[in-house]
Amino acid sequence: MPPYTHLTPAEAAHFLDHGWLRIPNAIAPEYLSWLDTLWVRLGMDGQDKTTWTEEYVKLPRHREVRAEDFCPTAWGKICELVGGEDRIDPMRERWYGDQFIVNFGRDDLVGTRHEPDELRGWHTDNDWYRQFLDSSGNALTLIFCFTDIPAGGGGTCLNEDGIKPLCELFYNTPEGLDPPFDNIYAHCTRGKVYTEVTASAGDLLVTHGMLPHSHSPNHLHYARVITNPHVNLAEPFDLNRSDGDYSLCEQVILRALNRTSIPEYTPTRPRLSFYPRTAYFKREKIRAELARLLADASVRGQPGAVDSVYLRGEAAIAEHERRNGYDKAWGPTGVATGLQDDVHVPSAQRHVVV
Ligand SMILES: O=C(O)CCC(=O)C(=O)O
Ligand SMILES: [Fe+2]
Repeated sequence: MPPYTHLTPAEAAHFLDHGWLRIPNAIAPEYLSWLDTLWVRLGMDGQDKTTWTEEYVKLPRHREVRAEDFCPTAWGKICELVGGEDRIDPMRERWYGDQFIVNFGRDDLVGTRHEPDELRGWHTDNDWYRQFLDSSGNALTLIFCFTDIPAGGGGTCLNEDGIKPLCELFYNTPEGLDPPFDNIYAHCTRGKVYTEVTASAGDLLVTHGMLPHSHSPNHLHYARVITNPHVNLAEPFDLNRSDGDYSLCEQVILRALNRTSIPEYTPTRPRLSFYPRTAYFKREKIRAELARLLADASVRGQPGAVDSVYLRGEAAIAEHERRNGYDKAWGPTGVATGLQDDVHVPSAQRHVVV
């Protein structure tokens, strides 16, 4: 392994062996304050659990900052995991934001427990491109922890030995697969190596894009908050490097397939990328969130205080849409109108939100 500037040898080895890496205190502290408007956005009262009408909620994004500003010390390590900053797409998901995923749990889950093999939410995070073995749109899935996550507190569950069967499936499917991929994670319920995330607020779990994970029940009935952006590369992974200088991300795939190079692998259909299908139902919440944020700011005597890209005019919105793929047309499998990923294809090809 080459010496890395930011990753310690132990961190590089951990990522290779497990497919993930913890980076404590990764979120620059000023961005933890994005939580200040959480309850207004949700339309719930943080102090009154009777207002917590849902178990699990995904919100849209209003604010975003450059990745290196959001997590300055982690950024160098992230770049090294993918083989250098110049491999990262300069536009797509290069800004991280406040698209919170809140796992509240339920009162009746308190005092109960679960085993990882009972979880049913296994997936990897691709809802915006036709996926091949060498696809690098979701090179890394990042789990930024905005709250502490104690054991049993609804941390994301990672299935480490789920990487290998998934890589094998994509190796054997050179025509690629279009998301959603509901039927390709059955092996994850029979895994042997699981890690359920526990964390302190500010921690980051960097996970390989081929590492299956699932949300898990929150037995502590508090608001567990994470965000879940990705690192997108400009070019597909190269699984046949003549100099053998593979990135750690590429090495995870090669190891899973027990290979040192895969010269014969060639996608047999065109690559395709489209509107992220699960962005639809989250972005449909923006109008109501803005109304609540504006009303709240006005009550507090600060009507100009709402910070949202959707209040900054057409040019800012268009830029935000390009950064996140929202300017693209629906893909072959439409868009999801809710958490259950029910398919619905509106006739419009553009998702106009505000
Ligand atoms: O809420 C969680 O723990 C996991 C969320 C997740 O994996 C996702 O949104 O893709
Ligand atoms: Fe995920």
